[in-house]
Amino acid sequence: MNKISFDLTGKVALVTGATHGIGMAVAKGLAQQGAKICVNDIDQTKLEACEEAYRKDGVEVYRLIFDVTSEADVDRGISQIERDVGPIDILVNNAGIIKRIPILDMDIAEFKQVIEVDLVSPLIVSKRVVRSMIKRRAGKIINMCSMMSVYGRQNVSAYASAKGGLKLLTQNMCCEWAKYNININGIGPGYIATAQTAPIRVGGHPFNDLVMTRTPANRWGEPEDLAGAAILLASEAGRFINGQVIYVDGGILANFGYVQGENEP
Ligand code: NAP
Ligand code: GCO
Repeated sequence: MNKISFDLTGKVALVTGATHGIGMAVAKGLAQQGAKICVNDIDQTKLEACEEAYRKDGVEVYRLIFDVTSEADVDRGISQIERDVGPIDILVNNAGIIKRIPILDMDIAEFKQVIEVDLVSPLIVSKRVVRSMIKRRAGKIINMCSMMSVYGRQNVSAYASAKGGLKLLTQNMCCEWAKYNININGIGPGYIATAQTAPIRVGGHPFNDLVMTRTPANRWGEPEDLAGAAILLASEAGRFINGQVIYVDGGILANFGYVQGENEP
């Protein structure tokens, strides 16, 4: 049997929204396997600041600002990467936002903004990048989904609508592009300790108790917990995985919840 390869040497990876958080952890994981990392963000200051955070882990990155919601900006950015670094072998659609607003209080414009970033932009970036993957009959696309790809919860209707849609968009990309030897999958993180969840995690926020109750691993996830799934989906080892979402959630989706003290050992 041939050796199962997780090696990414010689591969060009683009991770959107990767100046910190989950995107940075995933990018560092891909770099550990040999990939050349391209980091995108919408904020030039954060793009400049992240270089040292990568370098201290031995990762030299190509950094480029573009707004993933803008077709023109994405075309400019991808064209520059293809010129300066090479065709993209691995795309991680990680960039995302969330708004925690009750439906009745949320402006339609606010709803649309979340949909634009979290659902439409993975489509925009994938459509631009996949052109060369189809020509080369090879490529890996990873869409950053969520627990909210399968659950709703109060106040995150726009985010859940986007992430639910992203799960099905991932499946539809698989239906149309797998025949070109392209793997399109998702990662569904559980509750991860990043800037995005800080408002519901720090300062004794009651949501923290819910996460502890719902997560059998009894901890918040760390961004680095997601790197292994990304490496699998980006490598030859994952060559027959397609249209799937791998949930990296400490057991949340397996668990209805538990009551403290009930038959505790
Ligand atoms: P985060 O800290 O908010 O990072 C999101 C990144 O996306 C930031 O770098 C942000 O840039 C970038 N971004 C936002 N809008 C953009 C745009 N228009 N163009 C380019 N970049 C843009 O979030 P995170 O916790 O690391 O989450 C990363 C991804 O995982 C998101 O898709 C999120 O929905 C998903 N996720 C997170 C969790 C969790 O518990 N943290 C769980 C499941 C899924 P700026 O900082 O410059 O605005
Ligand atoms: C929230 C959280 C979640 C996480 C993640 C869970 O307010 O419920 O921010 O949405 O970010 O998506 O998988």
